[in-house]
Amino acid sequence: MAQTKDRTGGTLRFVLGDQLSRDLSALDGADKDRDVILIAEVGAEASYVRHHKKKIAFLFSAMRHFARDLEGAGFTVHYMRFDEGVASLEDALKRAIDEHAPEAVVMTEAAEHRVLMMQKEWRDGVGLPLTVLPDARFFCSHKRFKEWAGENPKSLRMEYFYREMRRLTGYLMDGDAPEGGKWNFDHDNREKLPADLKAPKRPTYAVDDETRKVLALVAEQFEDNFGDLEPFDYPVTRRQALHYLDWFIETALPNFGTYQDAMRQGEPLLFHSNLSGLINCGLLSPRECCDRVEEAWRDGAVPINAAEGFIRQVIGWREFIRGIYWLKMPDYAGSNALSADKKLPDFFWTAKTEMNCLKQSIGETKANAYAHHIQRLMVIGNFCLLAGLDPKEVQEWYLLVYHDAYEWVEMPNVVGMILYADGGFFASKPYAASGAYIDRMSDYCGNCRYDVKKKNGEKACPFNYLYWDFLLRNRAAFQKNHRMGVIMKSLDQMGEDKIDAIRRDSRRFLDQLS
Ligand code: FAD
Ligand code: DLZ
Ligand code: SF4
Repeated sequence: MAQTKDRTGGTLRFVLGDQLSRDLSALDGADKDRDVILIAEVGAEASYVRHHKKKIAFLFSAMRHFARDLEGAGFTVHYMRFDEGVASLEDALKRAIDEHAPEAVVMTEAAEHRVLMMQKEWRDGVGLPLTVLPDARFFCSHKRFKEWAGENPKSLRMEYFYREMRRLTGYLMDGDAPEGGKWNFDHDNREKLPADLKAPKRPTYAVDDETRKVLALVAEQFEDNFGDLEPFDYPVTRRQALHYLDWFIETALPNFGTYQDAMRQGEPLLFHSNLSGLINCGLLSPRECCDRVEEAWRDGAVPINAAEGFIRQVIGWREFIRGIYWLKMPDYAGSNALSADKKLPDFFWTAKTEMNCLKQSIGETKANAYAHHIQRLMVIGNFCLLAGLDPKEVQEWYLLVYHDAYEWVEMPNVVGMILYADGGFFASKPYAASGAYIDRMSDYCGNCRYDVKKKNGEKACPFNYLYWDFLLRNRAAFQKNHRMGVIMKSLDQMGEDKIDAIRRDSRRFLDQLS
């Protein structure tokens, strides 16, 4: 990379769009007089997949507000706006080096493999000292995860990792023992939603001048991308994010655990936190969220199953998923253990389907760039698995539709959790379910043109025959899975007529999809 000016002696600190934290390692010891902080809206990152319009708007607005907060605190920030035509992160870096002629460059390691590879190339080619620091916002370092996983692990289980993380962080611990007498209260977290229990009303955040400019930019430049841009009411500043966290802890957290698996038509969030986007882009740290949740439990404001449920998702699942990603990349991206190859149906983009559960979950995704975990896993994900959709297409869809989506967290959830495409590296059996599960956990089936109680025929819920067809298609892969022994035995005992009907219905349904 060429340098055109004499060095001014300061450090250039390059902060990526998902690193919007004041305590970021790249900002450690920043000198307000000599250093320049670089933040850039760049073409390549905004378009390597066709992100949901709200995802781009959320991130650009959060980046702009973060830059303004840094300036307010006395730092020098070079913020490159999208309309300056910066092609890529490398282009941004080159332009900033040319303009500011720094002595050195510092950055925090990228969360995605693709971007970390770029950082390594820059380190070798930039022509001045470039340091890539670890991302200390995660609880578990890469080294620690590798040590925990051991040499060439054949499979890993979140539950054991989670216990290590409880010991490491001390969350909900009483000495060496878990508070409440057990590690995991998941069993208490599968209640059906009582009809008279209302979901709390979320706070909304007014669009200010800066966000208005971002919305105009996205409307113009990303007109054909997926999703609804407005209404836009996300928190986009650190102050708003903290306000939202307070609201969640006081209002939704008490019921978070108990109704974690429930779904209700017209209620996209129920008691879920919707904190993922704020945590992943850096406006909130996972540590402060967990600290606050534990504090609420110690104060007697929330039950143990709520506090443990939330903390498990963050120090357990979130960290575990990241560990798997870095352990398995880059080959993980190409996993396809079940040789699934169907194209994504059109209704993934339009939400126009007669399957009401999918219509609701994809419709809410389109409107909000958000769906909660059970919609992602047991409705949309379950369909992708049973229908045999191509893992590459499914990965791309999940990466672009959610405002919290970055490859490090999306990929293991898609490849390992919903598609079993890694052959069960961390899921002991596939998350496959018939319509009965969706009926038990939601009110979707009551409003559907299909009949969830019917197993075969034109009116039958497609999940019912697709479930068995999936098992028939993949019999060899699951025959030896001891957790599937009972279900595979039912398959072995199934009569030929029944099998024919399942195959016929599935073929008819899948053919009309394409
Ligand atoms: P809550 O239910 O309130 O959970 C609290 C927090 O726990 C979340 O904010 C999140 O930080 C963490 N968490 C919970 N489950 C997971 C998990 N499986 N993996 C990682 N973190 C978890 N999450 C993302 O942040 N980005 C993604 O791109 C993403 N893609 C997913 C794709 C699929 C197929 C599936 C099944 C899950 C995916 N998740 C992803 C995980 C999870 O669904 C979301 O984190 C969650 O729905 C976000 O909503 P929330 O903040 O209301 O979560
Ligand atoms: C997702 C995203 C988008 C849409 N735009 C930018 C951007 O303009 N500038 C930037 O620095 N980062 C952006 N990101 C996040 C990156 O694509 C990438 O996901 C993270 O930096 C993780 O490594
Ligand atoms: Fe979904 Fe089947 Fe229920 Fe319809 S009947 S909402 S397709 S589970």
